[in-house]
Amino acid sequence: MHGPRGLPPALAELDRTLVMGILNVTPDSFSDGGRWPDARSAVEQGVRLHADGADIVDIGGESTRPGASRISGHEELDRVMPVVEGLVAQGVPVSIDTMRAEVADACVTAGAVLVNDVSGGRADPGMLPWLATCEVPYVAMHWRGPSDVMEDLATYGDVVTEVRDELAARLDALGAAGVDIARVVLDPGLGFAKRSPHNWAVLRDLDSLASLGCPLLIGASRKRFLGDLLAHDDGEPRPFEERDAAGDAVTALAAFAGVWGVRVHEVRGSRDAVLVARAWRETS
Ligand code: PMM
Repeated sequence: MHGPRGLPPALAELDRTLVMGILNVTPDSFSDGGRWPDARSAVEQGVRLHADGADIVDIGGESTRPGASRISGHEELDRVMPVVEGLVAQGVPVSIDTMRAEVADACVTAGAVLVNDVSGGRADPGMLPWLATCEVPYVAMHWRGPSDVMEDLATYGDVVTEVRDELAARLDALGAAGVDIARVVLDPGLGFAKRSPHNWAVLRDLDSLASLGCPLLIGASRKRFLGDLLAHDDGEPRPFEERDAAGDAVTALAAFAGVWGVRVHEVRGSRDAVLVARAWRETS
């Protein structure tokens, strides 16, 4: 369960799976969009997530829900900067969920300790060259294309092998750009160009992704494949606000499998789940 190089000591020295709390300052994210309409309420929520047990709070200013279209870098900066600054001022470790080097750079300068890029550096040609100029840890997620087209890209022969190979290609690109691979975390990108069976196949074989040698981050929280699993008798997916117990179960199993981090909306259950997984691993 080793972490990426470059984290602050308090996060680098954890002896359990890290819990990343989600703070989307967007009007349209699928689960928490519009819930924190101004910087003050967003900062309060970030402080609450930290108090509830989030080791780090992941701030996102651009929705990646299926079908979402892109916003400008300027708009993204306007949304995230006051929240990053407000949480850093209160001593809360923050990561920035962005596909843009410009946004990552401004947030790291303001004190963000990790960059979480759902495109793995594919959306912005400036991301990898920028990363090579600094020391910040970086999450490279598996991504096949922007949210407005990703549903059409969910075609696989063997999803586990293809996700692993496509992440390996991102590692090659990062290395070629001069980025220290020891700073990189990999994420299979559950729900991104993946239907329910694809997500379960990836979760079932986390060892295959771990064989790439990087720490892993898993983001299952409230996603559609959990809603499908828990569907009502009429086939309607369980609403997202009723998916947290299933998310906690994913956290327990992923932590037991040895992942470095989980990215979740509701922190307490996941925090408990990683403690259960740690105790279970210690005695097995
Ligand atoms: N999922 C979302 C956004 N950012 N980042 C990583 N690393 N992994 C994910 O699975 C991920 C992500 C979409 O979910 P949200 O709208 O609830 O944030």
